[in-house]
Amino acid sequence: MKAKVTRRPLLIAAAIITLVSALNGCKPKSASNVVEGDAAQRVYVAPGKYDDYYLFASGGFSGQVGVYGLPSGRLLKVVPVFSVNPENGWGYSEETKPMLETSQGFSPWDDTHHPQLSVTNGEQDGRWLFINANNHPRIARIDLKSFKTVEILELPNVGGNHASPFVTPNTEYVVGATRFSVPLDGEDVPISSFKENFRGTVNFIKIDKESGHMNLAFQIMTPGVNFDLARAGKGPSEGWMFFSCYNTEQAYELLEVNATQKDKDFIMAVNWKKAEEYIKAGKGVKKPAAYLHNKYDEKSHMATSELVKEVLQLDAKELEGICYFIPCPKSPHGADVDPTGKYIAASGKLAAVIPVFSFEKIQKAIADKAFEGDFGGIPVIKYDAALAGEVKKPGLGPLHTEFDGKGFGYTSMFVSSEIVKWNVETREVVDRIPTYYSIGHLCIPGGDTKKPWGQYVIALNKITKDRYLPTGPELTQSAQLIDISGDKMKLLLDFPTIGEPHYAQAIKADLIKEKQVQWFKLEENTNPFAAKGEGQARVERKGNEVHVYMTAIRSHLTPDNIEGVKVGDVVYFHVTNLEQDFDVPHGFAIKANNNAEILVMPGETQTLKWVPKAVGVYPFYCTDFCSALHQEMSGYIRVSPAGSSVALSFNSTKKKE
Ligand SMILES: [Cu+2]
Repeated sequence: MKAKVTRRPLLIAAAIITLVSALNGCKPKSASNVVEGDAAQRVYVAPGKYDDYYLFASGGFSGQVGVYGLPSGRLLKVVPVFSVNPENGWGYSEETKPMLETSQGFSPWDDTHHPQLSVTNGEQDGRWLFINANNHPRIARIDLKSFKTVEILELPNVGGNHASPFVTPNTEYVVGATRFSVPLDGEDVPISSFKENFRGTVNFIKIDKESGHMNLAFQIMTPGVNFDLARAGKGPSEGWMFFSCYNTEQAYELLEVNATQKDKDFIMAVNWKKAEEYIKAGKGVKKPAAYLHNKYDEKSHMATSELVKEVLQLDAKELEGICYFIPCPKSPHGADVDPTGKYIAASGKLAAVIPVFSFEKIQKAIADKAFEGDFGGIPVIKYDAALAGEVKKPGLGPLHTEFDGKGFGYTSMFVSSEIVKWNVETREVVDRIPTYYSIGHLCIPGGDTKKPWGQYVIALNKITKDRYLPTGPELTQSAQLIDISGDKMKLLLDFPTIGEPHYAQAIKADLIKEKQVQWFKLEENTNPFAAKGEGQARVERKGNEVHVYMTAIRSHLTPDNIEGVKVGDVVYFHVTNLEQDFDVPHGFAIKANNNAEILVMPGETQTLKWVPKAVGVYPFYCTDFCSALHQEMSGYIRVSPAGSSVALSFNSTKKKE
C-alpha cells in the first residue's frame, strides 16, 4: 500500500521533468520573454475600427459558438446552437423550442466540438458554419448572414458524434463519424458482445447548393472502432475522406488501458465517389430509423421539427473499394490533409513521430494490393506502402495539424504544450513555440483549405492556470494568438473564451461582413402570429388559451393593458418588433414567468408562453434598452380568479391610431 502511495508522485515528478526539459529545449523560460515589443500594436484595433478576421470557436461543453474578432480577441457574439440561451431566448421562445428537440425529447444543453466553415472549390466562401453536438449526435448549420442556427439534423446509429463535421471541397457533403461504436437500431445486447454486435458508422449529409439544407444521404457501416476526426481530400485526393480511428482493440471497458494496447491503430480512407456509384447501382439498403430534422425558417421566424424514419446504409465490408485502413501509430487523433491534397498528416497522440501519408502512394498500394491483411473484412494497407515520411522527434503528444499554404504544417503538442512547425515536403522541424497551457486543437485561418490565409495560428488551450486573475475554482478558458507571418512564430495575445474553445475556424472578415442581414423585412414576415402594425394588435381567447398579438416599437408595447385573463389560462405573448432599423431589438418579460424573457429582432415575431398561477395585476416591460423612454415601455395584465366574469378586453389600438 505504502509503495503505491509513493510511486505515483515519483511518476508525476518524472513526467514533469520530461515536460520541463521538453519546454526548456525550446528556449523561453517565461511567457514575458516570448512576447515581442510590438505585440500590443499588432493586436490593437483602434476604437471604431474592425478586426480583420472572424474567429468561430466552439464553446465546448457550453454547446454554443463564440464569435471573436482577430487580431483583437474581442468577443463579438455567442451564437446559441445546442443549448438554451437566456441572452436571446433561444430554446425558451415557442418559435425556437423545436430546434432543441431530439428523438429522445427536449435537450437543453449539449457539447460542441468542431466548427466547420463551408467551402467552394476548396476555399472558404463565408456562407455557413457547421458544428457538431457531441453527446446527442447532431449537426447544426448556422447562416452567416444572420448568425442564427437555422438547421439541426440528428444522426441515427451514432454514439458520440465526435469525428464531425467536415466538408468536402464544394460542400457537397458534411461528414460525421461516430466516436463510440454502438449496436445498430438500438438493439438490446450484452456490452461484452462488442466485437459481434457493435458497429461504427460514417455519415454523409448532402448539402443543397442553394439553400444549404441538410439531408442524411447515406451511412457507411464499419467495424466497431472509435472514430476521432477527419478531413476531406482535395486536389488530387478529391473524392476521398480520411478518418482517424482508435480502439482497434475493440475494448469496451477500461479504455484508458485496454484501448491503448496496440502500437498502431488506423487512418480510414473512404472513397465517397465510389460510395455514390454503389448507391446509383442500387447497392444501398434502406433501414428503418427515427431521427429529427429541425429547421428554422427566417421568414416565419419559426422552427419545425420533422421525424425521419429511414436511413440508406452501405456495408464497407461487402462493397469493395469504399474503405481502406492505413496503420497509424498510436491512438491517432488528427488526420489532416495539406493544401495541395497530396499529403495526410496523422497524429498519434501517444506516438513519437508524425507520420505523413502520400495520397499517390495510397493509390498505388491499393492498385498493387500491398495489404497486410484485413480488419473486420476491410483491407489494411502496409504502413510503408502508404508513408511519405515521418516528422521525427516533433515533441510529446502530437494532436492536430493545420497548414499555412507556404509549405509548412503546424502541429499541436498536448503533453509538451507547444506548437511545432515543420516542412511538409522534407518533414523537418523548423520552429517551435510554447503554449500556455496544454494546447488541444489549433487554427490557422483557412488552415484546412486549399488556400490558407496563413497570418496567424491560434492555440486552443485546455488549461488556464495562472494566465488570468483567478475567479474561484472555475477559471476562464483561453486561446492564444501567434503570428506566423515570418520564419519564427511570435506570441501576440492571450484572450479569454466562452466555454472550452475546443476547435475554431477563422475567415477573412470581408467574406462575411458585407452580407449581414440588418433587420428582417416586416412585409416578408410569415409568422402566423405576427401583428404587422398596431392596428393588428389584439387579444383572442381560444378555450383556456389567450393569444396576445402584441407589437413593439419605440417606446411602447401595444396593447399595454389587458384584462379578463383567469387563473388556469395559458397566455401566449406573440411579440412583433415593428422597427425597420439596424440594431433596435426589443425584449419582453413579465412578472412571475418561470420560463424566461424573449428578445425580438426588428421585423421578427417571437412568442413567450406564460401560465399565471395566482390572481393579481402583473407588469410586463421591454428588457432591451431601446430609447430615452425605454423605462416607459411597459404595461399591465390583470389575472382574475378561475370562473370570474371579467370580460376579455385590452386597451384599444384605435386610441393610438
Ligand atoms: Cu424597448
